[in-house]
Amino acid sequence: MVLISALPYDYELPTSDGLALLIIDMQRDFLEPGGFGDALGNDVSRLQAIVPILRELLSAFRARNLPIFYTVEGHKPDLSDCPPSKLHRGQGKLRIGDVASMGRILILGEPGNEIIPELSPLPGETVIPKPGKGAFYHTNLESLLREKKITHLLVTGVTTEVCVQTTMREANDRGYECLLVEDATESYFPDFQQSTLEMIRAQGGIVGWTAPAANIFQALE
Ligand code: TIU
Repeated sequence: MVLISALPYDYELPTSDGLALLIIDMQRDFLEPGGFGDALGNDVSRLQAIVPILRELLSAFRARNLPIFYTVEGHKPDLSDCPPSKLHRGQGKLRIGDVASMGRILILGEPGNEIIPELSPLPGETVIPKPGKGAFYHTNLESLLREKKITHLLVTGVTTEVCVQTTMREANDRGYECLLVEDATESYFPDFQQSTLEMIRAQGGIVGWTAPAANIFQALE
């Protein structure tokens, strides 16, 4: 374990066994025009800002052979895993399953569902499809983490207050020591991102810790 500077206090980072990198939903659906994020009325270009830091985190983890888990939010082509509440929510013109410029919106296997090419997973890295906002709901993430004896998660990806925060809360309830990497998570709403960082580390780290990636790189040097 190495102590790294974090908020609300130092975080014990395992530098080998027990640590995993979790990259939430860095898929074209949320980062490129024509996907789900765009259909919801968002400026998707904002999310590009974290790509270089995520590439550095990936390099650091790959260099040390540390486990990396990616998630993608998506539904089966027949939408049997999409509750009507999710399908009908909102008043946008395009909905989940509709055909748009990157194929059917938020459907597993469609071009829009791919992780952006800059962060493409390598063979041996695990991609977990998830139907919900949280990465533990209707997935095998928990059993995969148990199998690899993971105790500590560095949480990254998009969007901070939706899938990232939901996943971090689910992980925290399951006993994982989670650190949200401040400059490796992004939102369509800068204020929401800031508030999420604050609410996670408030009350003595009620959900976990936050720190910039630089503090992690120092420890992994
Ligand atoms: N809309 C939004 O901010 N997020 C999502 O719908 N999914 C994820 O956060 N991945």
